[in-house]
Amino acid sequence: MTDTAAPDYHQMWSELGLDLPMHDALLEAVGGMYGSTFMSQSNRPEGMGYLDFVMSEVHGLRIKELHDFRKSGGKVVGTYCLYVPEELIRAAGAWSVGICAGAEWAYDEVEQILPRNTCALIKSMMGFKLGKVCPYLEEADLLIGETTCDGKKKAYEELGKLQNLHVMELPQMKRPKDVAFWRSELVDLIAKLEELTGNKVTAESLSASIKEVNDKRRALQRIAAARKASPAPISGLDSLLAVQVAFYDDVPRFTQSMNALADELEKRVADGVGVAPKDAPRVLITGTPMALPNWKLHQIVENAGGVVVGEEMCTGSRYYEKLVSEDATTLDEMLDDLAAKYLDINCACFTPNTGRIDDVIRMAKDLNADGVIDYALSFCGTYQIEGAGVAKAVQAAELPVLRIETDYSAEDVGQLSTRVEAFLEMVK
Ligand code: BJ8
Repeated sequence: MTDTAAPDYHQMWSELGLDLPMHDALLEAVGGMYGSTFMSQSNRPEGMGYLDFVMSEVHGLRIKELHDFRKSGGKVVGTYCLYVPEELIRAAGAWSVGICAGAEWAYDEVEQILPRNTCALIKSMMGFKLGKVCPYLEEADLLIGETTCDGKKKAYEELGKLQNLHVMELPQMKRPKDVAFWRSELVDLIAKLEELTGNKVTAESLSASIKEVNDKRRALQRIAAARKASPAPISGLDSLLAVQVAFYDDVPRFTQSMNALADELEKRVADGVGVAPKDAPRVLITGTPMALPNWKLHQIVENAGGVVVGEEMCTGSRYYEKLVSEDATTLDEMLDDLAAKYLDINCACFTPNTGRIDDVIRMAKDLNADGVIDYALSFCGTYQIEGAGVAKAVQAAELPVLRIETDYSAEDVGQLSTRVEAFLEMVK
């Protein structure tokens, strides 16, 4: 991609049925937020230029790529959860995009369908649809939902009235019979994808997509590993952005750009170059995912002088830490591997979910974190309840912990900043 003046995409957005004035307002708001949040950081790695460009074209060039792909007969599949394997979507010849749901939009309309006390992520998911402002949603030939928390599960019933939607039943325990059941859901998904695309998922196509997606995760692992260094070579905000973009960007191009960024970070580590002073408090954040453009907590922590060195969340380590085995040669074996890998993700919808606590403690030690922030969206019962156990385990590991509950509004930024500042003072 070359850095030239952005063309006018209004014709394309209009073809997609977007509400153009509202969409213009959304783009302006997100563009302004991006500028003030990201471009004001000092000493950013040059490799972030790629993500800056991707973000400047988030509803432009990338949507045009999806649009052209569909015009040539390709299919786009939208997903909302980490458990939906993008490998299968790609193996069927379709493109996978993670739908964002990280900003407040059209809440008045949303609250006519969903209770007010629904988590911000679910409200945003419905708000982008009802407000007709998300071109990714409108480009999606199929959406895939999943039975995770009750709120999402019931909201998909409403979303399914508006768009073609397939729901996968996710078990909520991890016994062998649950893995077998999840594998059967993968088989059903393949049938659905084959019907949509007219393509067969074969051992060759699946093996290639497993490798391709693993490569993407490996690039993100390299970035994560560089964050162990002190001073941290990249901010938490920029690292979070890399994972957020990983859900919808072109896979090989993104992987190549993230490997280039990782090369630069490794050089920075060798040269002792960082984005924050060596003694800046290092924070690990754990909890509910931060969908684009939710940068609120990272911005608060880093504005207060801390540096976020890791995210134990779906927009973080849960996305890239584990790979699918590349040893299988038959479709059956690959499905076994996919079922095992995906059911090994530690979401609070599962019971028990002690693997998440183990991950938090391991990551905090590995990253030399000075403290842990447990982050939950308001009305997310599973993460809020699990937060007590996480906090206890972190304290038992002799690390300070701060529990935060918030949403997407800016109303509590002042109050949260005060709490985070006090926490950072205490951890150093
Ligand atoms: S694997 S975390 S992406 S379900 S915040 S909507 S849980 S009430 S998002 Fe999630 Fe998949 Fe789990 Fe990850 Fe419900 Fe909680 Fe809202 Fe949530």
